[in-house]
Amino acid sequence: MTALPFPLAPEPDRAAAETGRKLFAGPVDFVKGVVAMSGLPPADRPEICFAGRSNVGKSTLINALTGRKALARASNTPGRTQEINYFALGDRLYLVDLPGYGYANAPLPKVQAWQALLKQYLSGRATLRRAFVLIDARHGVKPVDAEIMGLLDSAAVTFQVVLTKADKVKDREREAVLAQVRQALAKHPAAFPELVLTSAEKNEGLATLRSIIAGLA
Ligand SMILES: Nc1nc2c(ncn2[C@@H]2O[C@H](COP(=O)(O)OP(=O)(O)O)[C@@H](O)[C@H]2O)c(=O)[nH]1
Ligand SMILES: [Mg+2]
Repeated sequence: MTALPFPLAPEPDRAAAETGRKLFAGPVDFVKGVVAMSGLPPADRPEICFAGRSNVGKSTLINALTGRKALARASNTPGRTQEINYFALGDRLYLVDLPGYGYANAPLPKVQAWQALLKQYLSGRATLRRAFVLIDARHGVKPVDAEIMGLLDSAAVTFQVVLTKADKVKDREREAVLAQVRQALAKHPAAFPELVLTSAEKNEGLATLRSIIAGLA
């Protein structure tokens, strides 16, 4: 039997789960919102970033991971949505919240400015360890997601898909979406070979994701 490509990441063992729990239970602080490469904080520690279409559940996931109800929302007030938001997990790691993409009515110059900044960020940040690309478990990989994945391929930044809102799909639908995601990822050399299925609502997959991130710190 051939191994399933892009399996779900295994649940962490006790020690790995504890390492992840500890990292996220410690201090988490909003550092700054960045609109240009010149505004990035010094590259003095590893960082990971979260990317995803608007409404995919990015803020909710960041809040659930950190157990802080309004952390990501606080930096997501109108006008700040086009910024790259930096959070510090103690002094170990930066967690970077990229602006949501795929707004239906965003003006073209704004989209282009954002794409340019994103490209510069992804290809120019030596301390970026991994990008987490959030995909709605009901919708699978859309063309805009594939575009971001292509950017990550070009920048040679490893990315890992995190499915969100798992509580909103039934088993059969979930399997169909997983199959679509696996097929889409096969085209992307920078795709990390394991997926994470999460529900912020049901607290599912969060310990797994915390331990994966702690392993990169
Ligand atoms: N049922 C369910 N809803 C979720 C989950 N995560 C996010 N949502 C909802 O999806 C909507 C968009 O979430 P938000 O975090 O603001 O998305 P963002 O635009 O990617 O930051 C909100 O109404 C959330 O309550 C989840 O795991 N389960
Ligand atoms: Mg948000």
